[in-house]
Amino acid sequence: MSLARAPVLAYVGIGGNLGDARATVERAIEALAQLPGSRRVACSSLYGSAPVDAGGPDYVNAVAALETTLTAPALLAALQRIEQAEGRERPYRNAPRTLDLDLLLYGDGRIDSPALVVPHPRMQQRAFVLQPLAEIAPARVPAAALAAVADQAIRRL
Ligand code: PH2
Ligand code: MG
Ligand code: MG
Repeated sequence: MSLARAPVLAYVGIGGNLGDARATVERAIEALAQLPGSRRVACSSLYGSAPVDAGGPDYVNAVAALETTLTAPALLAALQRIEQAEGRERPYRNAPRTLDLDLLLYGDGRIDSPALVVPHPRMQQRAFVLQPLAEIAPARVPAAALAAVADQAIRRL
């Protein structure tokens, strides 16, 4: 019997709109590549996007794909540690932030726990997730979903 876990292809949404968000997002992409038991297999371009359901400056967004043997809760904890290292504060819901790392997809897994819901419950409403995700994983983004968010302001940086 093998105790090794089969690697899972996970997708992480990356965003920030405080400070030098572009530099922060680039550091986060590097940090994701260093996670234990994980290999970064793809990363989208960086995108500039207007805040959705939020205020503050425009965001820098991207999506990365990781092949990982971490469990979903362990990956979430690792993402939160990277956010903390970038000075993430949570004064109120959707407050401007230095760095936000969201676990969007964990293979085909469906998770509904108080700490984590996967697929990310709001990703279908957000061009800043769907557009970069479609760039690296077009099969995971139905054309109708992209069309439904075509009114949201987003541009490739
Ligand atoms: N994140 C949010 C709320 N709104 N808007 C943009 N453009 N980019 C984001 O990453 C973002 C947002 C909550 O996580
Ligand atoms: Mg988020
Ligand atoms: Mg988040």
